[in-house]
Amino acid sequence: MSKQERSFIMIKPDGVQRGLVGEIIARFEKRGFKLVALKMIHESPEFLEKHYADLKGKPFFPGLVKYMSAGPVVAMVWEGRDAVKTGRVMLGATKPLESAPGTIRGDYAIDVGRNICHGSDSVESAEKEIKLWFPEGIIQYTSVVESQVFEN
Ligand code: IDP
Ligand code: MG
Repeated sequence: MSKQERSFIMIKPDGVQRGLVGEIIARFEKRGFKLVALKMIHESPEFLEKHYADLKGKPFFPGLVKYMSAGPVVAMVWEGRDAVKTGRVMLGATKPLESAPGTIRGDYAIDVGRNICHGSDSVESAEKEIKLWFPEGIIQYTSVVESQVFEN
């Protein structure tokens, strides 16, 4: 419930190529979340294997690593109350048939293997992913609108 909960949100290579970077950032900004880290980076297959280590062994794993390492991604950390759960709701369900219109995937993606964005699935995964993608650390600054976004 902390106002400082953080989620690792990433725009995948297809989201970058399709020109959805601004749209996705705008949704998190407008919701009231605070951007505390952001970079564009083209990572190696080995690095993506680490990011998706819990999916090793799945039949789609080699294709997933190829897709994710095919081009640059936009890696971000967004902060705010329930950032992890709300971030997942904003992304939409993994399965395209279940991703509701109004969500990012529900509005812009059709195929599970080209689903535009990633969001941490728990606070623990968020912490791990933030350390993996931002070993240099994240930015600390005071939000001047915090009292307008949160009641307490
Ligand atoms: P999530 O991204 O919604 O957390 P995960 O189950 O963690 O979903 O899977 C990670 C990513 O792997 C998905 O976002 C999607 O890009 C890809 N993926 C998941 N299931 C499949 C599949 O059945 N076929 C192809 N790719 C898949
Ligand atoms: Mg996942």
